[in-house]
Amino acid sequence: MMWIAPAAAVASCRLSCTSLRIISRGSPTPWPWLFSVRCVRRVSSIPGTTPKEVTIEKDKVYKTDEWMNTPSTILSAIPRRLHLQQDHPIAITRQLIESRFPNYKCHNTLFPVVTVEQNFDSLGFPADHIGRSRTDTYYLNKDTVLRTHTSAHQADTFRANESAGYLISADVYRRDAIDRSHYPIFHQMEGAMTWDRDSLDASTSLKQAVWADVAKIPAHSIDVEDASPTSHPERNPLQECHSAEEVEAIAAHLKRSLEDVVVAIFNAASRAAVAAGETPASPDEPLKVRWVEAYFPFTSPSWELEVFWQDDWLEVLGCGIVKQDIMSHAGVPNRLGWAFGLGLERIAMLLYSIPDIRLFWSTDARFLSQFSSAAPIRRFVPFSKYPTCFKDVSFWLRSSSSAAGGLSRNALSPVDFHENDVMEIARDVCGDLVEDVRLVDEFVHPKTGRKSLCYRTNYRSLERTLTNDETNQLHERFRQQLVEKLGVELR
Ligand code: FA5
Ligand code: MG
Repeated sequence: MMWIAPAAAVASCRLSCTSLRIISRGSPTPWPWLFSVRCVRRVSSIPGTTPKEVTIEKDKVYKTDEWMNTPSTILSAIPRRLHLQQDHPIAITRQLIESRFPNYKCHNTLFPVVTVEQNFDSLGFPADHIGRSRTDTYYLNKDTVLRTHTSAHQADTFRANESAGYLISADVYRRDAIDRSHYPIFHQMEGAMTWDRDSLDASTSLKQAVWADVAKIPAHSIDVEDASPTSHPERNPLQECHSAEEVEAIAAHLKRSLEDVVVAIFNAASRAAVAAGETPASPDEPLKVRWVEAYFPFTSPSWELEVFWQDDWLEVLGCGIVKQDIMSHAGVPNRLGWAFGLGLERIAMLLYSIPDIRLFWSTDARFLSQFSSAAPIRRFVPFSKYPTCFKDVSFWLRSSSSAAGGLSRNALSPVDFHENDVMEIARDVCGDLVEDVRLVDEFVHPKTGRKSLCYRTNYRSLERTLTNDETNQLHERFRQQLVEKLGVELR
């Protein structure tokens, strides 16, 4: 368990307003996370006061610059590392998945602050890729970010070349939507498997070696929808240096390995449902899984795996055949193979029937006491559902703003409006008391051409009933911050 030092953070801010100190210690957390972050001076990602440096975990000091947009609420959660906390559902989910990849080397303690080179350049993200923008990524300075995905460690891990297969589990950070399946900090597991052309014996081709490995993956009987061809010349192309037969074999190994994970999760979830007195075959409904084509700058062809959950398709992972350039730059040009990245929260939600991603951050014993790595998986029993309260806010954008959510991606100019800034303000003002924020109306004035947006905020605590006064105050602060930080005009 980690200890966050709010007092130190407050002290350092009061003294200079230029640095933040987030310290982790090996003792239990004395305060719930929400309490501790409230004590930390808030650093806005949107125009506002920025500390000159941040210190993370005692000795890692980062100079900030005008790219800094990481709020203290995010920095103070870095030491939590839910994937390493004994008996936490994220850690148990990680262990369950790791058990399906017995010979893969596991890396679980890689540090979350990485370079722009690691997070983007090494993976071939184009200079104008949307993911690089300050509206999407938490920067400490121009060259340093909180990793947005575990793929940030792909090139280094391939370069180290310690094992044919590896898994990396870690905390990742994104400025993103607010709803029940998105959180600005979440946990990913990266997996990769590669085969070395040079170490095959003369009578075995690479595709034969791969198919031999496919045969070792346990068979399953679920019906997985996979409507697209393995590759498509325009939509999902093969790489020039790979033959269609090689990719067919590697894709089969990848998909079968991941289907095996989903089946293991579903079986554990079904057993948990039976233990809870529900119908064996269908805890909620039969397992529905499908492969869909996808795009990532660092794999081709690429796919996503979706699972039908709570009346909709939930994306649980992205994957594909690793771009050969990455292997070449990592000094292992003769290796080829696959990689995937999955969201541990999303899998844990399926496994335990956890309805809201915010719950993972709860330090409430009513939540934490329900999980144990020593006992079989049990369904999560909601300790209570507290009332929700919807409130709308409508505003005019500044006349110079463009609200495309895709313009001026790397500019430091605060003029363009981006929805993620609304989300960030909601999180900053309300913390985990906001369940959901979504755009419910959009309108362009026929004469002035000015654009108006209406967002609906759903306030609900996971731990208690919010009073009317409290919700009204939160909403009023949210409205005022929208004006102050985004320059919008309330309607
Ligand atoms: C990636 O992050 C790629 N790095 C995955 C990858 C790895 C592709 C290796 C190819 C090879 P994506 O942005 O789709 O992809 O995120 C992967 C998974 O993380 C998603 O499928 C979802 O399960 C989870 N995820 C994404 N955003 C959030 C969020 N805000 N909150 C919780 N989970 C999220
Ligand atoms: Mg995705």
